[in-house]
Amino acid sequence: MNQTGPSSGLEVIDLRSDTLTKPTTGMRAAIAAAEVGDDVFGEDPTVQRLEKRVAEILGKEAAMFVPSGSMSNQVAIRTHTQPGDEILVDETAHVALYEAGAPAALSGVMCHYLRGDRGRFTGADVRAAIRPANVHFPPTRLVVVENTSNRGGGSVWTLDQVRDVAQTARELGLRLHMDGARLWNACVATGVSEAEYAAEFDSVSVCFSKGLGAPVGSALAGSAGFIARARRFRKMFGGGMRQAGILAAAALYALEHHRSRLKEDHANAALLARGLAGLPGIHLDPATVETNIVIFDVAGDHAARFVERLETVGVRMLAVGPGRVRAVTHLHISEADIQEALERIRRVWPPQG
Ligand code: TLP
Repeated sequence: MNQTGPSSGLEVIDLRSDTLTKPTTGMRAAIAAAEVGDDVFGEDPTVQRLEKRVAEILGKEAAMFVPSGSMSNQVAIRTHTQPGDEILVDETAHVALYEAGAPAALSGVMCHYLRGDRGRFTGADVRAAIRPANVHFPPTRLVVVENTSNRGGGSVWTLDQVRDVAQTARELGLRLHMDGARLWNACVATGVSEAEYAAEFDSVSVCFSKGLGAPVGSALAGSAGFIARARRFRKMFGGGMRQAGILAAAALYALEHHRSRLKEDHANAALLARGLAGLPGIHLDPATVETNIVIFDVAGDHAARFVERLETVGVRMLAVGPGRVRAVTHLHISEADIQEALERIRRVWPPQG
Protein backbone atom coordinates (compact mmCIF):
# COMPACT_ATOMS: atom_id res chain seq x y z
CA MET A 1 0.00 0.00 0.00
CA ASN A 2 1.00 3.56 -0.54
CA GLN A 3 0.42 7.01 0.78
CA THR A 4 -2.47 8.12 2.95
CA GLY A 5 -5.80 7.83 1.23
CA PRO A 6 -8.49 10.18 -0.03
CA SER A 7 -11.47 11.58 1.88
CA SER A 8 -12.38 8.12 3.17
CA GLY A 9 -9.15 8.06 5.20
CA LEU A 10 -8.23 4.70 3.69
CA GLU A 11 -4.72 3.84 2.58
CA VAL A 12 -4.56 4.17 -1.19
CA ILE A 13 -4.00 1.01 -3.21
CA ASP A 14 -2.49 2.50 -6.33
CA LEU A 15 -2.68 0.25 -9.38
CA ARG A 16 -2.31 2.91 -12.07
CA SER A 17 1.18 1.85 -13.12
CA ASP A 18 4.32 0.01 -12.06
CA THR A 19 6.14 3.30 -12.69
CA LEU A 20 4.78 4.61 -9.37
CA THR A 21 7.13 2.72 -7.09
CA LYS A 22 9.48 4.53 -4.74
CA PRO A 23 13.01 3.37 -3.91
CA THR A 24 13.13 0.86 -1.07
CA THR A 25 15.43 1.29 1.94
CA GLY A 26 18.01 -1.06 0.43
CA MET A 27 17.92 0.80 -2.86
CA ARG A 28 18.31 4.15 -1.12
CA ALA A 29 21.39 2.78 0.67
CA ALA A 30 22.86 1.69 -2.66
CA ILE A 31 22.15 5.16 -4.08
CA ALA A 32 23.83 6.84 -1.11
CA ALA A 33 26.93 4.68 -1.45
CA ALA A 34 27.33 5.11 -5.22
CA GLU A 35 30.68 6.23 -6.61
CA VAL A 36 30.10 8.89 -9.25
CA GLY A 37 31.87 10.91 -11.94
CA ASP A 38 30.93 12.93 -15.00
CA ASP A 39 29.37 10.42 -17.39
CA VAL A 40 29.49 12.76 -20.39
CA PHE A 41 33.28 12.60 -19.91
CA GLY A 42 32.87 8.80 -19.63
CA GLU A 43 33.99 8.97 -16.01
CA ASP A 44 31.13 7.58 -13.94
CA PRO A 45 32.24 4.16 -12.65
CA THR A 46 28.76 3.12 -11.51
CA VAL A 47 27.19 3.93 -14.89
CA GLN A 48 29.97 1.93 -16.53
CA ARG A 49 29.32 -1.00 -14.20
CA LEU A 50 25.60 -0.88 -15.05
CA GLU A 51 26.22 -0.70 -18.79
CA LYS A 52 28.55 -3.69 -18.59
CA ARG A 53 26.05 -5.68 -16.52
CA VAL A 54 23.14 -4.93 -18.87
CA ALA A 55 25.20 -5.89 -21.92
CA GLU A 56 26.11 -9.13 -20.15
CA ILE A 57 22.50 -9.97 -19.21
CA LEU A 58 21.31 -9.26 -22.74
CA GLY A 59 24.27 -10.97 -24.42
CA LYS A 60 25.11 -7.83 -26.42
CA GLU A 61 28.50 -6.17 -27.01
CA ALA A 62 27.53 -2.86 -25.42
CA ALA A 63 24.82 -0.95 -23.58
CA MET A 64 24.13 2.68 -22.79
CA PHE A 65 22.28 4.16 -19.80
CA VAL A 66 19.49 6.58 -20.75
CA PRO A 67 17.04 8.65 -18.68
CA SER A 68 13.84 6.97 -19.93
CA GLY A 69 12.30 4.19 -21.96
CA SER A 70 10.98 6.72 -24.43
CA MET A 71 14.44 8.14 -25.06
CA SER A 72 15.90 4.67 -25.36
CA ASN A 73 13.37 3.68 -28.03
CA GLN A 74 13.67 6.95 -29.90
CA VAL A 75 17.47 6.95 -29.90
CA ALA A 76 17.27 3.40 -31.27
CA ILE A 77 14.86 4.45 -34.03
CA ARG A 78 17.07 7.45 -34.90
CA THR A 79 20.19 5.28 -35.00
CA HIS A 80 18.59 2.62 -37.25
CA THR A 81 16.85 4.90 -39.74
CA GLN A 82 17.11 7.89 -42.06
CA PRO A 83 14.41 10.56 -42.48
CA GLY A 84 11.87 9.31 -45.01
CA ASP A 85 12.13 5.67 -43.92
CA GLU A 86 9.22 3.66 -42.62
CA ILE A 87 9.08 1.52 -39.50
CA LEU A 88 6.70 -1.37 -38.81
CA VAL A 89 5.04 -1.33 -35.40
CA ASP A 90 1.94 -2.80 -33.84
CA GLU A 91 -0.89 -0.29 -33.80
CA THR A 92 -0.85 -0.33 -29.98
CA ALA A 93 2.93 0.13 -29.60
CA HIS A 94 4.22 2.56 -26.99
CA VAL A 95 6.79 4.00 -29.45
CA ALA A 96 3.97 5.07 -31.75
CA LEU A 97 1.11 5.83 -29.34
CA TYR A 98 2.68 7.26 -26.22
CA GLU A 99 5.93 8.93 -27.17
CA ALA A 100 4.49 12.23 -28.34
CA GLY A 101 4.91 11.62 -32.05
CA ALA A 102 8.67 11.25 -31.62
CA PRO A 103 9.30 8.92 -34.60
CA ALA A 104 8.05 11.71 -36.89
CA ALA A 105 9.46 14.62 -34.91
CA LEU A 106 12.90 13.28 -34.01
CA SER A 107 13.67 10.77 -36.77
CA GLY A 108 11.44 11.91 -39.64
CA VAL A 109 10.11 8.39 -40.14
CA MET A 110 6.62 7.08 -40.87
CA CYS A 111 4.96 4.48 -38.69
CA HIS A 112 3.25 1.70 -40.60
CA TYR A 113 0.81 0.04 -38.21
CA LEU A 114 0.38 -3.71 -38.02
CA ARG A 115 -2.77 -5.10 -36.46
CA GLY A 116 -1.52 -7.75 -34.07
CA ASP A 117 -3.16 -9.99 -31.51
CA ARG A 118 -2.86 -8.03 -28.26
CA GLY A 119 0.34 -6.42 -29.49
CA ARG A 120 1.80 -9.51 -31.14
CA PHE A 121 2.08 -9.77 -34.92
CA THR A 122 3.59 -12.43 -37.19
CA GLY A 123 6.29 -12.81 -39.81
CA ALA A 124 3.50 -13.02 -42.41
CA ASP A 125 2.19 -9.62 -41.21
CA VAL A 126 5.67 -8.15 -41.71
CA ARG A 127 5.97 -9.70 -45.17
CA ALA A 128 2.57 -8.34 -46.19
CA ALA A 129 3.44 -4.83 -45.00
CA ILE A 130 6.83 -4.41 -46.62
CA ARG A 131 7.04 -1.93 -49.52
CA PRO A 132 8.45 -3.01 -52.85
CA ALA A 133 11.52 -1.14 -54.08
CA ASN A 134 9.81 1.64 -55.99
CA VAL A 135 10.37 5.37 -56.14
CA HIS A 136 6.85 5.99 -54.78
CA PHE A 137 7.39 4.24 -51.46
CA PRO A 138 9.31 4.99 -48.30
CA PRO A 139 11.97 2.33 -47.67
CA THR A 140 10.85 -0.03 -44.90
CA ARG A 141 13.77 -0.14 -42.51
CA LEU A 142 12.91 -1.32 -39.02
CA VAL A 143 10.51 -3.60 -37.13
CA VAL A 144 9.70 -2.83 -33.48
CA VAL A 145 8.50 -5.56 -31.12
CA GLU A 146 7.17 -4.65 -27.65
CA ASN A 147 7.62 -7.44 -25.11
CA THR A 148 5.60 -7.55 -22.94
CA SER A 149 2.97 -5.55 -24.77
CA ASN A 150 1.58 -2.82 -22.54
CA ARG A 151 -1.70 -2.17 -24.37
CA GLY A 152 -1.92 -5.89 -25.05
CA GLY A 153 -2.51 -6.28 -21.30
CA GLY A 154 1.03 -7.41 -20.48
CA SER A 155 0.86 -10.09 -23.17
CA VAL A 156 4.07 -12.04 -23.68
CA TRP A 157 5.73 -12.86 -27.00
CA THR A 158 6.91 -16.47 -26.99
CA LEU A 159 10.39 -17.10 -28.33
CA ASP A 160 8.82 -18.83 -31.36
CA GLN A 161 6.69 -15.78 -32.14
CA VAL A 162 9.76 -13.54 -31.89
CA ARG A 163 11.82 -15.87 -34.06
CA ASP A 164 9.13 -15.97 -36.74
CA VAL A 165 9.16 -12.16 -36.99
CA ALA A 166 12.95 -11.92 -36.70
CA GLN A 167 13.64 -14.48 -39.37
CA THR A 168 11.24 -12.79 -41.78
CA ALA A 169 12.71 -9.37 -41.01
CA ARG A 170 16.23 -10.64 -41.65
CA GLU A 171 15.20 -12.24 -44.95
CA LEU A 172 13.72 -8.91 -46.00
CA GLY A 173 16.82 -6.96 -44.91
CA LEU A 174 15.01 -5.13 -42.08
CA ARG A 175 16.48 -4.19 -38.72
CA LEU A 176 14.84 -5.22 -35.47
CA HIS A 177 14.38 -3.34 -32.21
CA MET A 178 12.73 -4.66 -29.06
CA ASP A 179 11.01 -2.31 -26.63
CA GLY A 180 11.67 -4.47 -23.61
CA ALA A 181 10.44 -2.01 -20.99
CA ARG A 182 8.97 -5.10 -19.31
CA LEU A 183 11.23 -7.76 -20.81
CA TRP A 184 11.97 -8.84 -17.23
CA ASN A 185 8.32 -9.78 -16.81
CA ALA A 186 8.30 -11.74 -20.08
CA CYS A 187 11.36 -13.71 -18.91
CA VAL A 188 9.87 -14.52 -15.52
CA ALA A 189 6.59 -15.59 -17.18
CA THR A 190 8.18 -17.85 -19.82
CA GLY A 191 11.49 -18.99 -18.32
CA VAL A 192 13.20 -17.72 -21.50
CA SER A 193 16.34 -15.72 -20.67
CA GLU A 194 16.80 -12.06 -21.55
CA ALA A 195 19.75 -13.03 -23.77
CA GLU A 196 17.70 -15.60 -25.70
CA TYR A 197 15.12 -12.97 -26.56
CA ALA A 198 17.75 -10.30 -27.23
CA ALA A 199 19.71 -12.54 -29.62
CA GLU A 200 16.93 -12.06 -32.18
CA PHE A 201 17.25 -8.25 -32.21
CA ASP A 202 19.76 -5.64 -33.39
CA SER A 203 18.86 -3.44 -30.43
CA VAL A 204 17.01 -3.87 -27.16
CA SER A 205 15.66 -1.29 -24.75
CA VAL A 206 15.02 -2.26 -21.13
CA CYS A 207 13.62 -0.19 -18.25
CA PHE A 208 14.58 -0.16 -14.59
CA SER A 209 11.78 2.19 -13.56
CA LYS A 210 8.80 -0.11 -14.25
CA GLY A 211 8.47 -3.44 -12.47
CA LEU A 212 12.04 -3.36 -11.19
CA GLY A 213 11.26 -0.37 -8.98
CA ALA A 214 14.18 1.98 -9.70
CA PRO A 215 13.27 5.68 -9.68
CA VAL A 216 14.70 6.57 -13.11
CA GLY A 217 16.42 4.96 -16.03
CA SER A 218 16.53 2.61 -18.98
CA ALA A 219 19.26 1.10 -21.12
CA LEU A 220 19.75 0.52 -24.82
CA ALA A 221 21.88 -2.45 -25.89
CA GLY A 222 23.30 -3.59 -29.21
CA SER A 223 26.58 -4.04 -31.08
CA ALA A 224 29.54 -1.86 -30.06
CA GLY A 225 29.25 0.11 -33.31
CA PHE A 226 25.51 0.67 -32.87
CA ILE A 227 25.90 1.92 -29.30
CA ALA A 228 28.79 4.20 -30.30
CA ARG A 229 26.49 5.87 -32.87
CA ALA A 230 23.57 5.89 -30.43
CA ARG A 231 25.70 7.84 -27.90
CA ARG A 232 25.77 10.79 -30.30
CA PHE A 233 21.98 10.76 -30.65
CA ARG A 234 21.54 10.43 -26.87
CA LYS A 235 23.58 13.63 -26.52
CA MET A 236 21.63 15.29 -29.36
CA PHE A 237 18.32 14.42 -27.63
CA GLY A 238 19.57 15.94 -24.36
CA GLY A 239 20.15 12.64 -22.59
CA GLY A 240 23.82 13.02 -21.63
CA MET A 241 23.83 12.88 -17.84
CA ARG A 242 26.57 13.92 -15.45
CA GLN A 243 26.88 12.20 -12.02
CA ALA A 244 24.30 9.61 -13.07
CA GLY A 245 25.93 6.94 -10.92
CA ILE A 246 23.37 7.58 -8.19
CA LEU A 247 20.68 6.45 -10.67
CA ALA A 248 22.76 3.61 -12.07
CA ALA A 249 23.28 2.32 -8.52
CA ALA A 250 19.51 2.06 -8.09
CA ALA A 251 19.24 0.21 -11.41
CA LEU A 252 22.02 -2.22 -10.43
CA TYR A 253 20.29 -2.84 -7.12
CA ALA A 254 16.99 -3.45 -8.92
CA LEU A 255 18.57 -5.91 -11.35
CA GLU A 256 20.04 -7.85 -8.45
CA HIS A 257 17.11 -7.80 -6.02
CA HIS A 258 13.85 -7.18 -7.86
CA ARG A 259 13.84 -9.43 -10.91
CA SER A 260 12.81 -12.78 -9.49
CA ARG A 261 10.12 -11.23 -7.28
CA LEU A 262 8.15 -10.21 -10.40
CA LYS A 263 6.42 -13.58 -10.16
CA GLU A 264 4.58 -12.18 -7.11
CA ASP A 265 3.30 -9.30 -9.24
CA HIS A 266 2.09 -11.80 -11.82
CA ALA A 267 0.27 -13.89 -9.19
CA ASN A 268 -1.31 -10.73 -7.76
CA ALA A 269 -2.44 -9.61 -11.21
CA ALA A 270 -4.03 -13.03 -11.80
CA LEU A 271 -5.80 -12.80 -8.43
CA LEU A 272 -7.08 -9.33 -9.25
CA ALA A 273 -8.27 -10.50 -12.69
CA ARG A 274 -10.21 -13.42 -11.20
CA GLY A 275 -11.92 -11.09 -8.73
CA LEU A 276 -12.75 -8.42 -11.31
CA ALA A 277 -14.05 -10.95 -13.83
CA GLY A 278 -16.93 -11.83 -11.50
CA LEU A 279 -18.23 -8.25 -11.30
CA PRO A 280 -21.33 -7.17 -13.25
CA GLY A 281 -20.52 -5.18 -16.40
CA ILE A 282 -16.82 -6.09 -16.36
CA HIS A 283 -15.55 -7.99 -19.38
CA LEU A 284 -12.32 -9.76 -18.66
CA ASP A 285 -10.98 -13.22 -19.41
CA PRO A 286 -8.51 -13.96 -16.59
CA ALA A 287 -6.71 -16.42 -18.87
CA THR A 288 -5.40 -13.47 -20.89
CA VAL A 289 -3.54 -12.05 -17.88
CA GLU A 290 0.01 -13.33 -18.33
CA THR A 291 2.12 -10.86 -16.35
CA ASN A 292 1.55 -7.77 -14.17
CA ILE A 293 -0.94 -5.83 -16.32
CA VAL A 294 -4.71 -6.33 -16.24
CA ILE A 295 -6.74 -4.64 -18.99
CA PHE A 296 -10.50 -5.00 -19.06
CA ASP A 297 -13.66 -3.45 -20.50
CA VAL A 298 -16.47 -1.79 -18.60
CA ALA A 299 -19.83 -2.17 -20.32
CA GLY A 300 -21.47 0.99 -21.65
CA ASP A 301 -18.14 2.78 -22.05
CA HIS A 302 -18.14 3.47 -18.33
CA ALA A 303 -14.38 3.35 -17.74
CA ALA A 304 -14.22 6.89 -16.32
CA ARG A 305 -17.18 6.22 -14.05
CA PHE A 306 -15.64 2.96 -12.80
CA VAL A 307 -12.33 4.68 -12.03
CA GLU A 308 -14.12 7.54 -10.22
CA ARG A 309 -16.09 5.08 -8.07
CA LEU A 310 -12.86 3.30 -7.14
CA GLU A 311 -11.21 6.57 -6.19
CA THR A 312 -13.88 7.11 -3.50
CA VAL A 313 -12.68 3.96 -1.75
CA GLY A 314 -8.97 4.58 -2.23
CA VAL A 315 -8.32 2.24 -5.15
CA ARG A 316 -6.63 3.71 -8.20
CA MET A 317 -6.73 2.39 -11.75
CA LEU A 318 -6.31 4.11 -15.11
CA ALA A 319 -9.00 4.61 -17.77
CA VAL A 320 -7.13 3.93 -21.02
CA GLY A 321 -10.14 4.26 -23.34
CA PRO A 322 -13.83 5.14 -23.07
CA GLY A 323 -14.65 1.61 -21.95
CA ARG A 324 -11.22 0.29 -21.05
CA VAL A 325 -9.38 0.25 -17.74
CA ARG A 326 -5.83 -0.77 -16.82
CA ALA A 327 -4.53 -2.01 -13.48
CA VAL A 328 -0.86 -2.84 -12.88
CA THR A 329 0.66 -4.71 -9.95
CA HIS A 330 4.09 -3.82 -8.60
CA LEU A 331 6.61 -3.79 -5.79
CA HIS A 332 4.34 -1.96 -3.32
CA ILE A 333 1.30 -4.19 -3.83
CA SER A 334 0.89 -7.32 -1.74
CA GLU A 335 -1.60 -10.18 -2.02
CA ALA A 336 -3.45 -8.68 0.97
CA ASP A 337 -3.69 -5.36 -0.90
CA ILE A 338 -5.36 -7.12 -3.82
CA GLN A 339 -7.86 -8.85 -1.51
CA GLU A 340 -8.53 -5.51 0.16
CA ALA A 341 -8.88 -3.73 -3.21
CA LEU A 342 -11.41 -6.32 -4.40
CA GLU A 343 -13.43 -5.95 -1.21
CA ARG A 344 -13.50 -2.16 -1.60
CA ILE A 345 -14.43 -2.38 -5.29
CA ARG A 346 -17.37 -4.66 -4.50
CA ARG A 347 -18.67 -1.92 -2.18
CA VAL A 348 -18.94 0.60 -5.02
CA TRP A 349 -19.46 -1.54 -8.13
CA PRO A 350 -22.00 -2.02 -9.58
CA PRO A 351 -23.18 1.46 -8.57
CA GLN A 352 -26.40 1.41 -6.54
CA GLY A 353 -29.32 3.43 -7.94
N1 TLP B 1 4.67 3.22 -20.02
C1 TLP B 1 3.91 4.00 -19.06
C2 TLP B 1 3.06 5.05 -19.77
O1 TLP B 1 3.84 5.84 -20.61
C3 TLP B 1 1.93 4.47 -20.56
C4 TLP B 1 3.06 3.07 -18.23
O2 TLP B 1 2.49 3.55 -17.23
O3 TLP B 1 2.95 1.90 -18.56
N2 TLP B 1 7.72 1.21 -23.45
C5 TLP B 1 6.67 0.68 -22.80
C6 TLP B 1 6.14 -0.64 -23.22
C7 TLP B 1 6.09 1.40 -21.73
O4 TLP B 1 5.04 0.87 -21.11
C8 TLP B 1 6.64 2.64 -21.34
C9 TLP B 1 6.04 3.44 -20.21
C10 TLP B 1 7.73 3.13 -22.07
C11 TLP B 1 8.25 2.38 -23.12
C12 TLP B 1 8.35 4.47 -21.79
O5 TLP B 1 9.04 4.54 -20.63
P1 TLP B 1 9.36 5.97 -19.94
O6 TLP B 1 8.13 6.33 -19.20
O7 TLP B 1 10.52 5.65 -19.07
O8 TLP B 1 9.69 6.93 -21.03
